[in-house]
Amino acid sequence: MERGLYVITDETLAPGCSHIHIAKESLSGGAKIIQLRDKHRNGGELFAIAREIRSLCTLHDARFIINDRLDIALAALADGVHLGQDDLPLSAARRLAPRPFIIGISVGTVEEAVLAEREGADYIGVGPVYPTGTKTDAGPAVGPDLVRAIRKEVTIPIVAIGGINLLNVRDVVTAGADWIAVISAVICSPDIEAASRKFVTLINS
Ligand code: TZP
Ligand code: MG
Repeated sequence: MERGLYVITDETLAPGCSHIHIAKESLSGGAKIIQLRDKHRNGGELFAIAREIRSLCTLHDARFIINDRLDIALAALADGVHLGQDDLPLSAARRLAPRPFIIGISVGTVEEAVLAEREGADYIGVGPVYPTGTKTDAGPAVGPDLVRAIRKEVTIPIVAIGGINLLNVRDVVTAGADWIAVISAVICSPDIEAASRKFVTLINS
């Protein structure tokens, strides 16, 4: 995993915008990882959506990750799964999904980051970097300083998340994030493709 824009689909934030629409537009704008995140749909619906996003990501040479649902990720031939601290334990997920399948895990402290690397995570999600209204149980903002502190202790890629926008994204990259994960700043924009392109330009500048 190099560096770039990681867009997380969330239909609830942008009424009328489907996961597939969000994926299509952000891939056209240069996103190189798409995460399908849906806490409501049943497995059958999720699988059908995942198959479509799988094809779109392949067309754009992008990675496809699914939030929480390792079963859907394996069945839909996604590249990986993203787990939280309270989800299926990393070691159990790894037994079911050997490399090169990607397992990412959210962390909120340096200690969790070090443990995640030791247990075989392929990347860590660090956040919320800034206050966010998108995930109400995300906890207090940790700031770019936590990204900087974790960067010193782990070698696996850091995906920074939470309240990242076009004004603060450079600070997060400078702190050591490899990937910038965004929900609202991209999908609530009237032009998802253009917003994605702006992020990509800033991340690479
Ligand atoms: N995990 C930590 S913060 C967050 C998640 C899923 C929400 C990020 O959304 P936004 O809109 O980019 O702040
Ligand atoms: Mg989860």
